[in-house]
Amino acid sequence: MPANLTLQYLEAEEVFRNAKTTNEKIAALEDMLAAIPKHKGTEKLQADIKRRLARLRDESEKKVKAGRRDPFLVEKHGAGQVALVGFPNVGKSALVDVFTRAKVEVAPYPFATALPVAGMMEYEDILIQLVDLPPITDGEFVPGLAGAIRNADALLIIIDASSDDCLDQLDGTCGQLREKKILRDDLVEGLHHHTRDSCLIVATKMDIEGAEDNLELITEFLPSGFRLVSVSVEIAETLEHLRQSIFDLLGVMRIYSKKPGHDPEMSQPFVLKRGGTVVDMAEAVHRDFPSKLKSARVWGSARFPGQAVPRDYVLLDKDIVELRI
Ligand SMILES: Nc1nc2c(ncn2[C@@H]2O[C@H](COP(=O)(O)OP(=O)(O)O)[C@@H](O)[C@H]2O)c(=O)[nH]1
Ligand SMILES: [Mg+2]
Repeated sequence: MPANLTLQYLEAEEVFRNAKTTNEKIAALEDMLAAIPKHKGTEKLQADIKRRLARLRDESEKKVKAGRRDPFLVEKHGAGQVALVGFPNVGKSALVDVFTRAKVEVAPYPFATALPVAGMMEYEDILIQLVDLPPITDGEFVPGLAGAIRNADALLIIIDASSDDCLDQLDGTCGQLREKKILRDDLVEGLHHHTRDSCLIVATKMDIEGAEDNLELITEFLPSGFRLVSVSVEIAETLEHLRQSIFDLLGVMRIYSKKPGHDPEMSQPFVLKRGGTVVDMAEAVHRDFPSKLKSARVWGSARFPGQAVPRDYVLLDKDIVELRI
């Protein structure tokens, strides 16, 4: 046993020993890998954890292929997957209901949502997947919930601004996510988790009396660096504002391709990570394109329409790109 193992590591190891499902074991090993001090003395142990991780991920993939799917893992569609998390009755299902055609249950009693329900939300010319989840409470997560939250590209942390418990909901939800290592302060390479950058706090039911006052409190006690949006399913402008915020949260951009001598293909944008370059676009069009790429022209962000740009030119949302190979 190498020296200097941190308490955090030993805790993760304990979680691993008690883990029952493959997904729980994977999550625990990931935590062990994140917590292990990185020096010569732990190299063998690090390699051992990585080997076990690889084997378990393999196993989990085979199970998926064999049709033994985890009902909590929602297959991704569209420009990104955004999961709604929060306490019971805060208005998660109501939002998925107004934004998508998914059949969700909106009900004034807790635990109406037992399994994830996914629907597609239109944002201009793309679709974003929203996933309604069973509630988080102060107690235990239902099995599978942690994996579903981790797996999403971004999170909406929903709190009910009309409730006097709104600050407890915020604390409770963020606290649970942190405790389960689903939410961390910083990105850890190789791990699946969220940071403040992939989270948006959404205060709901703003049409109800008292919500405005509570919103001031929420703003005051907002954990630092987190973004906050307020909404009511009854007020159309707030919904449109939230729709825009969800797109911004995903950190993606739409790029349209144009074949030389043709009009641009405006109906089917490529969706790339914001900050992506001409090479990233080429890669998205075809795996072989980056190596074959001779020149590129850009309409939109370029100084003039159809300007020739270098391979490392950083594209912006709604750019049109012509790739010559
Ligand atoms: N007045 C008002 N009621 C809402 C709003 N959003 C949700 N509700 C109500 O709050 C209750 C719980 O909503 P629901 O979406 O089922 O909560 P969930 O448990 O978080 O999915 C239901 O009775 C909804 O009709 C809102 O913006 N305004
Ligand atoms: Mg619900």
